[in-house]
Amino acid sequence: MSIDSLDPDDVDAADILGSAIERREDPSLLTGDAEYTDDIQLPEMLHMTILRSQHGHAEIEDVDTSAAEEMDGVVAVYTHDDVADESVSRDGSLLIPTGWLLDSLRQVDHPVLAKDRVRYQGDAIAVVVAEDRYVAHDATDAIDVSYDRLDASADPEAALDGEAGQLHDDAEGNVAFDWEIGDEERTEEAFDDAAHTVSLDLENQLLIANAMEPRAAVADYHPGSDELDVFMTSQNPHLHRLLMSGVIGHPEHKLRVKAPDVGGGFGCKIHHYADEALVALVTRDLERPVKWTSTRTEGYKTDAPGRGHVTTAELAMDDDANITGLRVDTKANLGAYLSTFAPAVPTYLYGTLLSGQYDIPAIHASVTGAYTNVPPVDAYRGAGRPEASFLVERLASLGAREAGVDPAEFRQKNFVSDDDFPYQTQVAVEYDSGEYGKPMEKALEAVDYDAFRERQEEAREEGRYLGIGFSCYIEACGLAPSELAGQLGAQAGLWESSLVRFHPGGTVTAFCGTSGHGQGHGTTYAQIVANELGIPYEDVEVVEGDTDEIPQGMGTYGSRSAAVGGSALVKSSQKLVEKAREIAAHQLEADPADVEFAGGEFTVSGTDRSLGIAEIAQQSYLAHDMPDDMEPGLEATSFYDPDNFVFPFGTHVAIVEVDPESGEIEFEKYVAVDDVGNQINPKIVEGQIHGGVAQGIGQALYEGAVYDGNAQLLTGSMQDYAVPKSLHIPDMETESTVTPCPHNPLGVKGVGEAGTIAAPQAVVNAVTDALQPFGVDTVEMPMTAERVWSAVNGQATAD
Ligand code: MCN
Repeated sequence: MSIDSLDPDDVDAADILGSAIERREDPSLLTGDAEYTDDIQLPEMLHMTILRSQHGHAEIEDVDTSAAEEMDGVVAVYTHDDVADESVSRDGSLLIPTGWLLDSLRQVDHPVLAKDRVRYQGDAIAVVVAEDRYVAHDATDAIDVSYDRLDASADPEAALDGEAGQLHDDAEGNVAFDWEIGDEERTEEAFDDAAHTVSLDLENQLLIANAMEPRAAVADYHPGSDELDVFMTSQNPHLHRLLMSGVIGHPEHKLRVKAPDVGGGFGCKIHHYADEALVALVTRDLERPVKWTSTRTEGYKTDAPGRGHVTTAELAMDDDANITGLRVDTKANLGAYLSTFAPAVPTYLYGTLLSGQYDIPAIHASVTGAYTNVPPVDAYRGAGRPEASFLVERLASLGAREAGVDPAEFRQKNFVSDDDFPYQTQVAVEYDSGEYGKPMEKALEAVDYDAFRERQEEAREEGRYLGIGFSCYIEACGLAPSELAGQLGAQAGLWESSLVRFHPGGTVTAFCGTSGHGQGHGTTYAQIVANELGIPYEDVEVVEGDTDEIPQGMGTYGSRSAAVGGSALVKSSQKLVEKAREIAAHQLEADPADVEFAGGEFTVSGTDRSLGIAEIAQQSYLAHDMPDDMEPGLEATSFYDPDNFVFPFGTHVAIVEVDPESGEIEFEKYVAVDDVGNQINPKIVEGQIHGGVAQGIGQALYEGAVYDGNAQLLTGSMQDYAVPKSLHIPDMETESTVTPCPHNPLGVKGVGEAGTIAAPQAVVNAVTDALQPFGVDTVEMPMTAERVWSAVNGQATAD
């Protein structure tokens, strides 16, 4: 089923929230009218390029910049000594947790320009600033660096086993941290008493984020006022302002960070990189505007990648196929330095979601973070949750097989039951609400499960291998609450802030501290505010992504914007309505308690005396007739700090046919049934699911960063790194169930990462189901034809 977009003019105002209206941001994006960072041209602007390490790990013996400096058009060349004390991880580390689970964290310096050692291919060594970008690139090539190569590894296990060199003096054995979660003793007992156990070695491979727009920054320093403007490809301008202020030593109130139109992020634009800080340092030094735009190749080497987990996982079951225990040991690749979120999202959130949709009485997980010679790893779409869901759902399929139970039935019998919500897991989090059976039932119906199994049998007799794979995922998003972030040691809150302003003419601007970069916030936020204020949707404009316009904010990641930003907008709108009610009551000569508000009208109960909210707005600015002591104007600001995460869930099912002769995989069907609570805009929800599933299929079948034994990236371009094209992605059937979130005013749960979290294991489970006649229980991702063929033929793969 595909949802048709609606013209907002055809939707009744009362129905605007929840309608599939078309995205208002698309015309500008599709006609080239959008303004991305690289489109910005400022008078006298200089261009910056960055010389990056060729090697995965090396001592720098010498950097000779003389030839570059002499080139026509080169304005300046900087090396470490020119920016000596700036460190991205030390000075910009406010989000790196230091408490509770991470007492063992070994934080290391990440100089903005390498001092005497480079730790990944792409580590920044020098900066060239020139009158145009071509000269800057040529001059960068003219810099001569002498390296003394060191042992390197991109593999967390090898780095921890001492097979790679030691990366940092302060991190013995390349251990960045080592933490455990759950109850080890109880889990041991569960395994001792188990009737069945299964064990899996899993690799959740390193992925390159591939946002459509490469990272870029334009910085402009105004010496007279000491004000510094930074326009950049950011998912979270306020956080970047905070972190950059620490790194470059510029006061926050004189630092403006603005994200113009941003062409996707998928988590790679959350991290505070050295590169953008360098642009700011250089403009301040030269007192001229400076632009840096990453090339695609540069991005492949430096954009924060995601995943990189190597895991051994075991499941214990009783003789009735009930899950009794889960034991997990993970080595997580953190890259050469700590990124802004890597010690938290891809590992904390991972550990806390290991119960999946299941009632598991005993869980124990240990996670070791490893420094390796790849770029700092961060929160690529879904981080932490895809790794957990992949593990749990791969084990569920294997466990069902071991216990001799159908995989759908195995899942159904182990689901947390509807009566058990809120459900306290054994791994810290409490699921807010859920009805896990419903998406599964819908999905089984959509694939006509019983008939499929018959078809599968018949096909096998004809030498054709069909397989079905289930993925019953759980996701924790709407990142918050701040108190929990504090307990985890994060040096930041996770609230969201908003401002809703009525203009005297009756239109509204809604400001929010999130920063959309493809998710359609301009549309969905306007739907929320129009609904709360009872005014036409067209009368609401949404502003995000600019620290000068929006009081405060925490940005867009962790599928938090609808749940946290949307709720902040509801809160501000409601505050504004309360002020308007008092003005209306005053002018209607009634008690505010007797004035009702509905459909944008304030009415004295039981009468036909009423005033519209737009009229009240006008009156509030005229201020000729206001209640005593009330200030003029009609706007409200609020901070919303949620009580809990939100926990979307769903069931995805893939049906594939595998050719054992060639190893090729073909999709027959992909069904996604997702429960993201109430939906603000079902069309946008569907689009988010489509995009996420495409990325999940990409991970299952095509994508994976490959490094050689010297930590050289072998998949350094789109010719070598297989991003799926539209023809590789099957038509999807998307359906939903609705279990409202009980603790936010919209009843919404996040959707931005759901597809990515759900898809990989649906596909892997389908392929291994197809290959049961060959005794194949596991194929590593990406499941290339060669890997599938090798699994069928019992051969080791070439890699
Ligand atoms: N929405 C809705 N009803 C719900 C939940 C959400 O209508 N119940 C709408 C929201 O209002 C919003 C969109 O769906 O317009 C996504 O909302 P949400 O799930 O809150 O996620 P965020 O807006 O916070 O976006 C972040 C999320 C993440 S973490 C990644 S990574 C990702 C993703 O969004 N990166 C994206 N989707 C992306 N989509 C695009 N085009 N580009 C990216 O870089």
